[in-house]
Amino acid sequence: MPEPQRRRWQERFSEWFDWVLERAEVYDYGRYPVKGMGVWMPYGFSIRRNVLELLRRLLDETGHDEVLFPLLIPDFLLAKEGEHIKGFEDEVYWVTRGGLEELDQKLALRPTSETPITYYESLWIQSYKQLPRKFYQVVSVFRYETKATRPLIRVREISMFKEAHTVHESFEDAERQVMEAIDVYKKFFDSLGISYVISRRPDWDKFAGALYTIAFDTVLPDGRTLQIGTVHNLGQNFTKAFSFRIHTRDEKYDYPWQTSYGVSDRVVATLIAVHGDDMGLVLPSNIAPTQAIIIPIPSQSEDEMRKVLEYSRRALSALLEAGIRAKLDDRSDTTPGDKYYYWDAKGVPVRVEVGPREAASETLTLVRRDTLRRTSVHLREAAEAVKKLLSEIDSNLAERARKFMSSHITRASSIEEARKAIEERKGIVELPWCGSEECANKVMQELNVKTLGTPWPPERAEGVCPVCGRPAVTYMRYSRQY
Ligand code: A5A
Ligand code: ZN
Repeated sequence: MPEPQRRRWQERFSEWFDWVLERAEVYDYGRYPVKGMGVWMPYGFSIRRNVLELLRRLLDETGHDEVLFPLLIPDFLLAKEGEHIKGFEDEVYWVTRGGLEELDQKLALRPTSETPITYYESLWIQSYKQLPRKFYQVVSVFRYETKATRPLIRVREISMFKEAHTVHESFEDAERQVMEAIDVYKKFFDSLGISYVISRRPDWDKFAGALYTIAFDTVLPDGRTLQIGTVHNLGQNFTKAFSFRIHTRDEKYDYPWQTSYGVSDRVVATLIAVHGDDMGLVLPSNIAPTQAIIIPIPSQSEDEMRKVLEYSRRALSALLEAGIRAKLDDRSDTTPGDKYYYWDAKGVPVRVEVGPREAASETLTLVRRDTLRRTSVHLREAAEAVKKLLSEIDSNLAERARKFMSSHITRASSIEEARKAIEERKGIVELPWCGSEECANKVMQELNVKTLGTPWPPERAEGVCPVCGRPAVTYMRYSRQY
């Protein structure tokens, strides 16, 4: 894409994002009479399924078992861990009636599932010999969000919530699990061409009930950051609250250790936001429901048109046989121009144009969605050529995202320098940090930003804290956030 165009839609990102969800028929939002809830339409649902498939594969490979827990959590269960309920109490939806009767037990719509899962783990697990145990589920969770809601980005029904929950015999094993989870998410985001930074959230911004939180954040086209995944070391906080103890290796009786980690609808939002352009979605090949769309170009003569259609079907078989998700758009009531517009908006990576010239010479014209560059190939080589194009498109999308991300991270040494970066280049700014909350607060107020946390893995900083002048222990990252 030429840069000026990209810049144009980046400036009106929010508007563009709403437009593209509708235009590509991904997610119907804002028309349902309950705020913060949307509908995955068929095309969006296919994308969602492909994304989840990648994630399921990574989780299954690393020994996670998929489960499904109840949606409703009784109040006493949700309230067991003190910090957890404090963190969530103003976001919980409650069911208080069953039919005409007032319930004597208030029931929460799960905002996340640490509590019901720990409850069952305490029934299922008695010994270190059963550990580690790794569960995950993909479900709807509900949070009464009070910040501005946005389709896929901040919803009240998070309908693509993948939450993993693990149990371990020692702190060290839980630490190892945190590393594995980070590794799984890295591979997951990498496979989608999504760039990110990994930070350890400051204590004042960790998950409610966790020892600490590691977060993945990305920069959206308007320069604001979005948290796209989190990994929590829960310590023994929940197992203690549930009196969940196990026989340990040294023949004692102790509370096991837990982690949890989650991603959501935001992954699809990010895919769309970072790869898309003026014409709509641009999808990486692994999640594109259709990887190649064949569009016949009509001819005046009926005989020639028959040949074009016949040849298009041959091209379709060749691509399908090679395992490419190809489709032929042979609608006779739609012009090729309208078909281009339609499939470009849906982000299909490769367009295959077939006219009388292609049919006569047994060639195909390939147009790639990311650069719109055209090439011509012989039918015999078409499948290989399309595969090569798909992988080139994937690399290009990932590379573009990486460049965008790295040009939106600034290391500054003074507040003024940081202010300039936030105002001009947007994205993330890193400042040397002494470790005090007070100094971070000062920066937040001065620059109207929030903290993302410190680099993970930990990094020692050069220089001094620009607020208090004491030696810095590391960097603190700041940004304007969704
Ligand atoms: N049980 C743990 C995993 C948990 O609930 N962690 S979390 O609260 O951090 O949520 C996991 C991820 O869900 C977040 O990293 C964020 O990417 C996403 N998320 C949180 N609130 C959301 C919302 N209202 N809409 C969409 N995604 C949301
Ligand atoms: Zn300081």
